[in-house]
Amino acid sequence: MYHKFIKPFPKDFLWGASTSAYQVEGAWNEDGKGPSVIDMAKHPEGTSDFKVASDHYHRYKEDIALFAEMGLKAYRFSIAWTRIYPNGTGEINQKGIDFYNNLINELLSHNIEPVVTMYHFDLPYALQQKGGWESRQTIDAFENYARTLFTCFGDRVKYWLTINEQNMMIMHGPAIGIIDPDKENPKKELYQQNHHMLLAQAKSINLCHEMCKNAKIGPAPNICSIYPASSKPEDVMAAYNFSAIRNWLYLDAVVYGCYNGTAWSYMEEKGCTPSIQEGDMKILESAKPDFIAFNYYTTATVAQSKGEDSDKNHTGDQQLAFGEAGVYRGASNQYLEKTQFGWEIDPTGLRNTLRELSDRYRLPLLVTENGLGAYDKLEEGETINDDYRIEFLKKHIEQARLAITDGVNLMGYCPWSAIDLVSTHQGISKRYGFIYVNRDEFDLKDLRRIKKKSFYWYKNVIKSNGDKL
Ligand code: BGP
Repeated sequence: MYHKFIKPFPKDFLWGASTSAYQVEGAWNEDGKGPSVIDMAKHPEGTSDFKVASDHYHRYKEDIALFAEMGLKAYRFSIAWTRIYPNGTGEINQKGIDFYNNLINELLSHNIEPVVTMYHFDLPYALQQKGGWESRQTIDAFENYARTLFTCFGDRVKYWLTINEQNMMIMHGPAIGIIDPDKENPKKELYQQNHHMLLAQAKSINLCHEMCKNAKIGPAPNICSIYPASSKPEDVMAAYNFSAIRNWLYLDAVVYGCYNGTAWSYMEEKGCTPSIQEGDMKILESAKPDFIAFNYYTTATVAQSKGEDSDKNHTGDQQLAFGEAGVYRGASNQYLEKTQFGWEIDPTGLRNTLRELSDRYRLPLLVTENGLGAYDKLEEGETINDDYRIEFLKKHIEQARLAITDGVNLMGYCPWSAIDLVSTHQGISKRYGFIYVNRDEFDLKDLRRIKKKSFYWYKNVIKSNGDKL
């Protein structure tokens, strides 16, 4: 739709930026922190592990001062469950509570709103050893952890995100370390884990509403519009299939408290429906999120499946295998350019995704990740000329504004990432930040912080409330 008048961003728009604990903090075993599944997962060869990361644990004050200089109104970060409960449950580790208290207070002293993810991929390893999300005990452990977070930080944190990218954990479980790739029927177990995560999420939403009257809480999946490869009706249906399995399964459950029909029929077909105990659906129905946060990097395009194994391609969707016999087949989108890492770039797709979400769920929306991973270069005179990143973000912000004009209630935009951090699968060389961290994959150098060109650009964007791109 063309608009004669483009609405401005709302006055209280949350211009932010994001990180996650294991990717930025380092200090992986300091001050009583226990190991998480991420700490124990086998690391891809040639890339750094997360032991030091960006050393934010020791440098958070310096980092937050830079965030404040950039003008951030919000900072989306995650709490490492294993800093609070080294074994997932049991004794609280006071030093972990102290760290996040200090972090939150430091943000507030700079007028930066903390947006807290409760769980970002880093399940306590001790829980994983007891069955992880396959065990209903992990639901109780999460509820207990949530209660501790709301007790300790609920007086100051207004925005809570339950689980980061639950859908990616289920779809790519072995890659994230929540499931053993050699399991006999990983799908069956993954969808059981998914059911348990949905219950844990619902319980924590209810708890938040009970304990923190002024707080708002929502899920944080990775959501994107799914395009059919052509107008062939069978391709359109493949897009519906993939969208139901990738997107709506997770959001219908948290917003409407039910399983999406197409996704359920898919699970029946694959023999992987979860077992649901009496009372479970009531719990799902009882929880009402206040908003939907979501991560957006790119869209995906699919065609009708030929019902063969060759349906599994390696295109489009974050370079991970994608396609399933009889359901959908991944296709590349001829209209989109790709990043250096092969991810399709689709700013208009952000507008499409926002509109789909808004029409489907009628809730406020918050973008909690969006960004460009690239090989940045530190040049003479301490400069990093990341014009490509500016271009990428500019185009996405333009589309976000158009979506607002279309009628979407968008609360804020928190690109990935506030500062360079270790990518989940591709090391520190794949950089996303506004602030450069001087280290290489294996040489930690001095870890000094250097403002990139995009830092100054984003500062201006925020200052002008999105008018000056
Ligand atoms: C999302 C995760 C982030 C981050 C991001 C970029 O899926 O929530 O933690 O890793 O993707 O992905 P990558 O690091 O693989 O480039």
